[in-house]
Amino acid sequence: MLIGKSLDIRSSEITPKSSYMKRRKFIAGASAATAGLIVGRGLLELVHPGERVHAQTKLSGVIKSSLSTDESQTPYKDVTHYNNFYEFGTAKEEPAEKAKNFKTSPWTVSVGGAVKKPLKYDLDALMKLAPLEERIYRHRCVEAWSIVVPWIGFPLNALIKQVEPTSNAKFVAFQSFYDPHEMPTARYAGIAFPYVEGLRLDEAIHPLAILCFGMYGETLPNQDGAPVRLVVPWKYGFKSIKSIVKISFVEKQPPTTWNLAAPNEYWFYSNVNPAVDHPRWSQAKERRLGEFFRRPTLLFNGYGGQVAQLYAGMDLRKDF
Ligand SMILES: Nc1nc2c(c(=O)[nH]1)N[C@H]1C(S)=C(S)[C@@H](COP(=O)(O)O)O[C@H]1N2
Ligand SMILES: [Mo]
Repeated sequence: MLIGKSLDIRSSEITPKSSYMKRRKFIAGASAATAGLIVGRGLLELVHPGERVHAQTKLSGVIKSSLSTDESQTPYKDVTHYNNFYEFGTAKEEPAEKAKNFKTSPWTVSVGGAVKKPLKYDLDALMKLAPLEERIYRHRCVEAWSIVVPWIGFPLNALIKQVEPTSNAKFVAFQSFYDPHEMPTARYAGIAFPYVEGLRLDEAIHPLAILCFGMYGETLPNQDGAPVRLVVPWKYGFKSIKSIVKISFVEKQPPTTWNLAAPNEYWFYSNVNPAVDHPRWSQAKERRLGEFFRRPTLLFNGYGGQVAQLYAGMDLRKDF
């Protein structure tokens, strides 16, 4: 179909979300008869000369979550053009460019280790495990910038329940996709790949931790971790591992990429904590992308009411 085909064309991604949403409505609203009169590329050029429509798919039937913040959302343009995804380069603007042709379909996530039912999921099966929810979360990078994102996903615990961890499962280890041919820039990043992360089992089961498939009403753009990533809003952003292919339940605390790279700077827990500075900079404040003045950073990124009990009795300076 003519209109469907037009929408498949990849975006130059230079348009703010709001304006291309309007454009999409316009295109969708054009009647078949009208569309028939204007030929494919011609229609797009008429709407916005020289621009192309992006490739994300709208996610339907998404439930609004009561766990969302009502703070204003960071513009889509910032969230998709200021990224950390070292497999596609270490500069913030690089992933948007270099992940453009990253192939995320077909996609398989294997779940195993200390579980009664090890399973391999293709993406569709994984996405159907639980109802998709929109979770508007604050996200705080260890580099002292932050964003507010309407993620789409469901609690990681829905997956955990299905595979039935055994009593040996104390931690959950996650692994990102890695292919040096598809990610040629990765070799200059100075960290080891595949990117790996981990959570304690009780952290992974916490209802705030989500498996994320989308944002802003649509599937994840490649640079934000398509097709499936973790979002753990009370921890520094590097715990929210992207483009996951493997999840294993393990007895011992698993290795994590940033801890391997710089153990004095990044420990396992990585809970957002304004009182514990990074060895090279303060964590007391942060810059919200799109804002001018820095704002104070909150303990557990403001989610302490929900998660502080997970760390009762722990010394957060030692277990940082
Ligand atoms: N595989 C992988 N996952 C990753 C990273 C990475 O380099 N590789 N960077 C992390 C860091 S440091 C942050 S702040 C977030 C950034 O997510 P965003 O680009 O969608 O904002 O992804 C995290 N997940
Ligand atoms: Mo980060």
